[in-house]
Amino acid sequence: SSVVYRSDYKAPDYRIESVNLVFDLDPQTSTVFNTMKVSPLGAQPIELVLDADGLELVSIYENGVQLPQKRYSLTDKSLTVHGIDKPVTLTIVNKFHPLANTLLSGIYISNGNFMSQCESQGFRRITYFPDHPDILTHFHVEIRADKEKYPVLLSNGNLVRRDELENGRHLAVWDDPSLKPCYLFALVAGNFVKREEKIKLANGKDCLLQVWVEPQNKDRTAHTLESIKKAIRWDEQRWGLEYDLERFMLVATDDFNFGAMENKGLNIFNTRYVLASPQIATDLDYFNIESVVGHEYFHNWTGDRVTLRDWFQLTLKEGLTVFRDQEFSRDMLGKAAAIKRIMDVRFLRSRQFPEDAGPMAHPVRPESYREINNFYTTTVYEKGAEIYRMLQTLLGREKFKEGLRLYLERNDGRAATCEDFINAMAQASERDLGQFFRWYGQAGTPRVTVKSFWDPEAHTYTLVASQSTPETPGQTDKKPFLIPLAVGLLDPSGKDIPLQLEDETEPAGTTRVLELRDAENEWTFVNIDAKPIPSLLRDFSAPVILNYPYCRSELAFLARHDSDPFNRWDAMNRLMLEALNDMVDAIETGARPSVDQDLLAAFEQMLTDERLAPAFRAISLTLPDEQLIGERRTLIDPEAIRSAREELRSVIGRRYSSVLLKIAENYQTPGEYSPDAESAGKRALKNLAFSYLLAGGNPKALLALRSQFEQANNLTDQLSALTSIVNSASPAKLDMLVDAARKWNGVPVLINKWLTVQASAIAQPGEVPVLSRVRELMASGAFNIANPNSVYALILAFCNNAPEFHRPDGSGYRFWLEMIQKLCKVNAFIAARIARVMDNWRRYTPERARQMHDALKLADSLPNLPTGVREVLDKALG
Ligand code: DPP
Ligand code: ZN
Repeated sequence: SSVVYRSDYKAPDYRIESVNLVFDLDPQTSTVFNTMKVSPLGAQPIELVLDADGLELVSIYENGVQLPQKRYSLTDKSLTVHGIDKPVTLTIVNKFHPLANTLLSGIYISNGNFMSQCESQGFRRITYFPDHPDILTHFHVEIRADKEKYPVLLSNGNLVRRDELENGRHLAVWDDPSLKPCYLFALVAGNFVKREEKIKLANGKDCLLQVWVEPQNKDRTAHTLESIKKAIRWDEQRWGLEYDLERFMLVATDDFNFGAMENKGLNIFNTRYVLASPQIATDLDYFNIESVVGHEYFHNWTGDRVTLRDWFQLTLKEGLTVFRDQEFSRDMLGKAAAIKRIMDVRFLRSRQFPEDAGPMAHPVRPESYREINNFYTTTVYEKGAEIYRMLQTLLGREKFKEGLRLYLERNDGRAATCEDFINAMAQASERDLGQFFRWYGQAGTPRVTVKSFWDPEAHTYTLVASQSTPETPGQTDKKPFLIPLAVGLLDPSGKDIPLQLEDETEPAGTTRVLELRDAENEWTFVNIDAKPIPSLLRDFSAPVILNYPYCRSELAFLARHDSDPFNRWDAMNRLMLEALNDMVDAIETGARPSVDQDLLAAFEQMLTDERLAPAFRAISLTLPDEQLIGERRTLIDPEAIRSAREELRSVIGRRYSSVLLKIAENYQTPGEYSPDAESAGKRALKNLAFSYLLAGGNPKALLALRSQFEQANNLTDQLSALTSIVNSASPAKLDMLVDAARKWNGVPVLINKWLTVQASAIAQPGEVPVLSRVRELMASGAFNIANPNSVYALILAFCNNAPEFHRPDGSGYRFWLEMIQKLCKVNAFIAARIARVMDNWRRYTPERARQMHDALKLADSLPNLPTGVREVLDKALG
């Protein structure tokens, strides 16, 4: 199958002035009457290529007259109308099949309701249309359906009319006054109830907010509505951006490929990012819902009003909107703001860095793809977000805001490119951003190595930073990036030193953003009376791997004193990583692992520092995940990594049992449940203490957690108790799992958590392999292979349970192959996602790598592989 290149882009030679869609909905076979006004832009007659996927053409008319056969050609993938030489009205009638649509792209059925998903290329599964983001038009939509089964009929824009029809059917007409590409089209028809509120926007206009869910979920929508209001206010206050339609609607569905979708005025959400109540959502769920609601709402400007010229520009909306939602969540956290940056960087390092170092490595703006759905990646999203953050750091908040406003103003109602964005930023800041633009085009994580020199006689301190970026597929010769390197210097008492560079007349602040532009640059600070300890890359000012030869006592010093909370966390994290790395070394050579004393001292210090916010202590005292530990290894042995990590957890649990028990007691959150940041922080610290105690085999903690599981008034505490006990040696786990299944039955978001706890379990010596349990669960009513959340909750969670997935007997790899085979028949997008778990097979111990390679080969030889799956496998095999 063919490769699409960014360089192949051609501007359209026609306009679609408007499209009028009439839907006659039926789950088996629905009919669309699609009327488009088409105007050629030049003097030459045009060939109008309309995309199609799985459609049945019924008839086609031009200006009301049936189009003769010779005027069009039809293939599986397109309908081409020849020789249009003046403005015409085309009417196309076609059919499609919602019930048979298990790809969940186009219009499909979820729990008996009609639902749509068009990004990236789903609209062509609904009707014949130029399915490209640069074709913007006015949509007018009429939906007809059975009134009893589908009382609610929604589409984008404003509701124009509702009416009754014969045979128990009814209709609704929606008109979207904005210009949009078809990937932002949405249609929903079904049995839903709403929570709504009318608010006033900053410009004084009224706006109706609605959250639509299936009837059983009505009481789980208050947090969603609050989140929408917060997002609207924040966008008004922080960026001066207002909403433009009379209503903003959000609909929830259980069956959804993405987390959510920003369709104009009618966002569609996966239920996991909508539904919240103390019984069905954890603190983290509440937090994530607010963030995803924000993300999709913020797309209204960065994505919808200003959309994309082509799919290669995806980061122009996704990276930018992730940056905006990260800033939103940080602002909403108040005093606990620091943990948002830490969470984001932790995710970037354990998910995006490996992608950037593996066979799927691609620039934030890719040059080619076979299946665009494979490029909704952590690189495009999260590394993309870092690009916008770096710009804000380099230009300052004011100039960045000016640049963003200029970009939006200039491109409103247009399909833009990354160049359009950078040009607006360059103009607003009067800076040349040519070198900075390389961040969009060069893949791979840059290494920044810093050396320092203190001159006691001259009282100067010099930092020398160099950069290099490893090769990635198709890119061997990397040019230097412009890297903002935020630094501070700590004096021997741990205080920030006012920073003055040698060519300056006075100090300016205690954090300076140095600009690393060349292969190597240096900076000299003056008036440095004692040897400082550098705090480098503060707030993680660039997505790079920083090398500086810190000794462990310096890391412990930074963990204790750094005024930059991110670096304080990072110092602790590095200490943990180094200690764990030593332990893995020992285990791999058959020696007894010993625990680093500097680490334990720093750990205890932070554990008992009551001045620190509980949320910050909890995140700082959590050990790095197995993935991150593996990243540092030459070859990955998942068993050794888990043993080391569990050994450290158990040592901590035993050594600090009395402090941990005290914390577990002092940080209870009695009274009514509230997901606010402070209470959530307390719960996080308490539950972390419990998990260490349990790892250390503490019997008191076990009893306390059992009663917490039974009596807690919130899911955070219940789930945390269950997870800790399932991962312990306690035989109580079996009863508790049965109990949980009984309590959580019938609520998909809860059943999925129940599946994940088991798929991610840490198997104890003598227990059956986790895979046996996963297979049982797959055969049970709790699992549904057609539902993406279910697949992620059970199958993906198991594949990420590294020591179990990578068991030396190869059982995990055989399971993976079976799943690929099954999923290819149901949902090729989800199959491609599962395929990616084998990406980094070369990084594993030789026997594992060989078996992974064999499994990849077998998968690659399967007949009728979907393009997206083939793309992933071919790249992995290289
Ligand atoms: N729904 C996905 C997102 O918002 C794709 N646009 O990121
Ligand atoms: Zn998005």
